[in-house]
Amino acid sequence: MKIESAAFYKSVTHLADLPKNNFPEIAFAGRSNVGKSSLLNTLMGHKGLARTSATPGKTREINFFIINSKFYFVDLPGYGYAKVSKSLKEEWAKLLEGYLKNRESLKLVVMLVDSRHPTTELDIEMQAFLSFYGRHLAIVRTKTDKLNQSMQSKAKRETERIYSDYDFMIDFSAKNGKGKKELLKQLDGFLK
Ligand SMILES: Nc1nc2c(ncn2[C@@H]2O[C@H](COP(=O)(O)OP(=O)(O)O)[C@@H](O)[C@H]2O)c(=O)[nH]1
Ligand SMILES: [Mg+2]
Repeated sequence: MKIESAAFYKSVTHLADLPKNNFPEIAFAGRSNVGKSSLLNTLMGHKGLARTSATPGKTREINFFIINSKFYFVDLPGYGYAKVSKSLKEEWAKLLEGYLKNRESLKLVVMLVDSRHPTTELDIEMQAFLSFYGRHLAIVRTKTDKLNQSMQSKAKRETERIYSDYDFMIDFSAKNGKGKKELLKQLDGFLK
């Protein structure tokens, strides 16, 4: 896949506001600070399009980006950030769950896990949830530039051991571009 154009489309905080034109979409999920905005910026070839922030947990909306005028990349709210109120957490969970459960145009969820500790309880819960709803799932290990080759192989074995029901797994780095080409190629196959 070649990304010819990418633009912010809309921010959604209530399920009723989800886009209604049935473009296929690919959603990106992961714990706060896992490197989701950085990955999206890398894929879209646009440094500031998805915000990258040093204060994680701030984005609570579902953000839609329109790609090549024909599909969406969807930036889901990061989960598992401790320093927000319980009621805000419940609000996010409701939004996230409602979206993942019911969204018909959602073709694939790309779950990002930190290659340095790829299997936290929250990630495992998230994966079980997605698999329960029959979602296609990809797992991307982020920030691989922080690991040497043998640590990367270890993280790979660990994720392969823990997770099941995924369509593909990829090692990625927003810093050195590792995995970008392969990921775009894989995503193409889900946008039919
Ligand atoms: N070394 C390295 N740092 C990264 C990478 N991706 C993200 N980061 C850093 O990790 C922090 C969180 O990244 P961000 O993309 O905002 O994460 P998000 O909260 O999941 O959207 C930032 O300080 C980024 O610069 C990567 O591939 N390599
Ligand atoms: Mg972000």
